[in-house]
Amino acid sequence: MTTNQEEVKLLGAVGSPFVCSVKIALKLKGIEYNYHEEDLSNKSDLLLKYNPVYKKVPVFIHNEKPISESLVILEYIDEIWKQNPILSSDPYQRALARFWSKFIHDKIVTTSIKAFRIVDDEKEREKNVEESSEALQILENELKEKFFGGNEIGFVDIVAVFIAFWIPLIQDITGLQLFPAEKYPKLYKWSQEFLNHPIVKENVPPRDLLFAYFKARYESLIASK
Ligand SMILES: N[C@@H](CCC(=O)N[C@@H](CS)C(=O)NCC(=O)O)C(=O)O
Ligand SMILES: *[C@@H]1O[C@H](CO)[C@@H](O)[C@H](O)[C@H]1NC(C)=O
Repeated sequence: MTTNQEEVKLLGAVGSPFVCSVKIALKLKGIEYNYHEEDLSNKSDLLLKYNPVYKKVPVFIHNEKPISESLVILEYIDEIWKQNPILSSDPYQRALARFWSKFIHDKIVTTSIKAFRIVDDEKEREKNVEESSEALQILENELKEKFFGGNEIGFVDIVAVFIAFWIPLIQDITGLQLFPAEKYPKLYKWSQEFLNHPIVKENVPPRDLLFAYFKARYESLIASK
């Protein structure tokens, strides 16, 4: 538990799935923290100072010590606050969780965001949709229990918030069928259970707000092509 001496701060942005993962982990562990919303088009001195390398959110600051990169932050949180562990105590299971989290970032998040951004090259876009479909299929086959973490939400589930919340949003805005329920029945069921988890529910951004925000961005991309 946090003591009075502890200072826990998160620099974030409401539209960021990476920030959302960190928020879910903090809440699962019952950590109180100070939240600072960044304007990514006008980054604060704090962000530039604490993440001079990437200048991206999330940045997690624990007693003045900054940490960047959501996967690194999640591991740190799990190491510092032992309650409600999100990683297994078994080294092999931990390694697998890291492997699949990296896979989700590298193969699903990256390709889906690209598919969203590419508005002028249908071929390139199809290639990205295809790549993310393949990766989703692989993940579908990996899901053996209620959650990736077993009966409880774990590291991989938290990272996969992008699939449960952001992909359906992108889908509704662009009409790209990235994640059809009938194609990925297990993953779809997982996404519903995950989004219904009380802690997840209260830590994902307001859908309407994000929908309007991403839609505006998408339309300006189309207009500028
Ligand atoms: N690999 C990073 C990705 C972080 C990231 O891409 N953050 C975006 C928001 S979703 C950002 O801060 N973008 C600002 C920019 O690129 O200027 C992580 O896992 O934390
Ligand atoms: C950028 O942010 C600073 C505070 O960090 C603020 O004073 C300034 O008005 C902002 N500029 C714009 C263009 O929003």
